[in-house]
Amino acid sequence: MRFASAAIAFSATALVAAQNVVVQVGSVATADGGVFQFIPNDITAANGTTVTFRFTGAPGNHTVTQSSFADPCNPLAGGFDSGFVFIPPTNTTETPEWTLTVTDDSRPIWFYCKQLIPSPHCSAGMVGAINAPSTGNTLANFVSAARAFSGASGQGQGGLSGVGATASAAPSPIVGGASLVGAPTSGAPAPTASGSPTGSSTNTSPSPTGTGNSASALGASSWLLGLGAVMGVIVA
Ligand SMILES: [Cu+2]
Repeated sequence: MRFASAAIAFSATALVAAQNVVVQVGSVATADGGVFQFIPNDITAANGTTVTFRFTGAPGNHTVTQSSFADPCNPLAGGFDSGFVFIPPTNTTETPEWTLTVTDDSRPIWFYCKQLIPSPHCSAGMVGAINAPSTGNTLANFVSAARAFSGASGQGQGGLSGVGATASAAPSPIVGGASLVGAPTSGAPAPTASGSPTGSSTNTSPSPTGTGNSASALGASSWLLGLGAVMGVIVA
């Protein structure tokens, strides 16, 4: 009997590990829950499971940005971030997708949308979780905390790799009038949370004298300009 139980448990684990979960990013005003939501927002995924985010809102301009239970509407240091995927009203042929692979199912993975236009999506409840506990720090409590968040949600840029989940490429395809602003790269900001490797905040890469900081500032400015342009399209 013990052997049989073990065999059954093994089979169940194998089945779960092979799964792919699809999450819709953004919806329409007439849908239950409105535009600003991930469907589903409560994901269970074992290590190796892929979670594919489909940016289907048309029009829509959303992100999938890792945060934390304690701070639902601000980016987690070293977290993943899809960047802003803008879908114009006319794009009905292609759906950009972004796929994360779960690498650590031993703790919850929290995420939000960092879009601020026309109002912060995070505070509207556009958050979700992978492997949220059923008691204590539950998804329901996370959603409540996000809705209670006031002001602008954090705009810091994450990368392809996050904490407990990682992507191998930016969202794609970006066609048919869609655009991607703040695309994630493998050169994501190093983790700065407590427990990070010592020296992670030290810039060890060689840079031309005196240009490192100004180059970074220029990059940030360009990114903000790009964001503004996309927002302009949405507002228009
Ligand atoms: Cu959004």
